[in-house]
Amino acid sequence: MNAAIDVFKRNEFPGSSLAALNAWVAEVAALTQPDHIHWCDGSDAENALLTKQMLADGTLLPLNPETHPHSWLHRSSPSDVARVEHLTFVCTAQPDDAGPNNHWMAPAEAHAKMDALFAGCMRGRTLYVIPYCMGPIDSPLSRCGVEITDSPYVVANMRIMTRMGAPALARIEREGTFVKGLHSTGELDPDRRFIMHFPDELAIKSFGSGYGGNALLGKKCHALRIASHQARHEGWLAEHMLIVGIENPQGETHYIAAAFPSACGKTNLAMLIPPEGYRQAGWKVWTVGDDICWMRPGADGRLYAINPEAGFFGVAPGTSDSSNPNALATISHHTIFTNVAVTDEQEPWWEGLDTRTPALDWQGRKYDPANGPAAHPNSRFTVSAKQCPSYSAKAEDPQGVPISAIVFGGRRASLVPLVFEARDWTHGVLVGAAMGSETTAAATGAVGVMRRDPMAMKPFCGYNFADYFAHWLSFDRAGAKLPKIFHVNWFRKGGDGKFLWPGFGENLRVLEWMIQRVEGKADAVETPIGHLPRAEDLNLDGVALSDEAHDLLFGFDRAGWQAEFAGIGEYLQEFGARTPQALKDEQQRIAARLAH
Ligand code: OXD
Ligand code: MN
Repeated sequence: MNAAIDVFKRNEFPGSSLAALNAWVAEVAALTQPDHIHWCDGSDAENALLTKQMLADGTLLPLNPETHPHSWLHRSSPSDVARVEHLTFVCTAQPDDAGPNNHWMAPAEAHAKMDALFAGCMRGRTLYVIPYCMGPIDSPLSRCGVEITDSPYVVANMRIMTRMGAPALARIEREGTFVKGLHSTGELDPDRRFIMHFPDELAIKSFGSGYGGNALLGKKCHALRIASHQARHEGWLAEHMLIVGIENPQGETHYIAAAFPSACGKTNLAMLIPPEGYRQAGWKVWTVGDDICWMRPGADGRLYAINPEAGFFGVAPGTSDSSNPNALATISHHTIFTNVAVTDEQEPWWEGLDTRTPALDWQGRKYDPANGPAAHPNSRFTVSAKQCPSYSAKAEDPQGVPISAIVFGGRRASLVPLVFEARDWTHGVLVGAAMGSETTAAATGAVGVMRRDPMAMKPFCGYNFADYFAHWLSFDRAGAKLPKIFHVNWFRKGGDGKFLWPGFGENLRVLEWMIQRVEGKADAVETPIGHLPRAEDLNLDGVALSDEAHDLLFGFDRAGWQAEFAGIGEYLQEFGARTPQALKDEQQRIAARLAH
């Protein structure tokens, strides 16, 4: 067929703003040679048709319609189950602009490499054009993009994860600018797989993977890597953070933005159910977002945040009625499950859900524990945020929500106490920059290895971390009313290797202390690493903690922190002269205090 004819057939939005989009679609079609071109309008009818097609060709498998109406299972290629950080590149003219935190390739070389992979790759396939908006469609903080893909699974997921279709196209037409994302699953060959970012061109090219983090280009590629670059130039922040509202019994709500590395419980914290006593007293928790936060200073000097996403792409294993009942309710219908196991009754299943034994594992084999977990450790659900019982009405507010506290956290089996508060913004930026965490299954590679993951942005910052730290520091300016910054560690282990803190809903106790600190109502002990609560500063009614847990969760290990700060100093050195002096000074000030 003549692809170009289809391209222009869509042009029912006359006027010049869509000319650039039409030209790009025509250029991509000429390169990739699809059999058909489909412009996605995001309608129910379109979704029904695509779903029918995917059920017919096995891309989606039906699940039990009684227990999980309108829900489907997708099994990916077994070698395509996570993000591929070693194949993810930031392509800037100068390698230093991408920084030591990114893999770098010269833009011309990267384009040539990718265009060779894309050449003719959509023969026999349909090219889908997906206009989308990240953030509420009428918010000044939102940004639009267009993803071109040959994967109907990507279309179905993008429809859940973004505001996709006609309204986004109308906004693009109005604004004239959009991020260009080109994606093909190719042959799903790990040797022909690359995720390339061109921040100066606001462009992304992703080939060879259908996995969410590599293929749903609105998410990590646009809303974090490209957006972080845009945010630096436009004076805002694009962060790997959940946003949660905590409403006290007086009906006042504080919004908290919290950065944790992938698969460290952001979804659980965003959907937290208060412990019984708190519920009875009238505490409520509102979910604004579970993964990404865009914030910018408002006229009153506070930071206002939106969740650019419209859905959750959550980790399934460990999600249960006790760990996250809100998530379980959210995914009881209209959900796409990827790489989970299934029971005899065709219900989705994963480790930690319940005590049943599944029939088939994530690869569709008869379940045999000798083959490893039944569900892939990075198996996922994709679901609209609107289905979440705790979804905040404020999540759709074009102005965003005011942020009272920023929280950084990692998986640290040792040293790091349950919670501490940074002395001021500069110290808080150092706390974020120094974040460390043990790696998880969300990316390919070894699991459980401690690595520095500043602000949980190691895989997602689209430019040099040194410049990113400077950008963070720049928010401390006249008139700013910045949130307080805290660090938490839900993952501290005791001598027996077991977690010392119960986590989940009980984390509200820690958030309550933070809110009281924000309001100037709670005490803390001053230490070189920041302000630590004593156990009695938290409401621990009904929590049974051992003496060891008390000591380790609320204690301060000077010798251990001396070694940690030496490591942080070395880490900052990796960014050389570009590292902001204020951050180096802060590290040295604390290291000196630790030495006495
Ligand atoms: C995610 C991730 O999918 O961080 O959110 O990998
Ligand atoms: Mn994430």
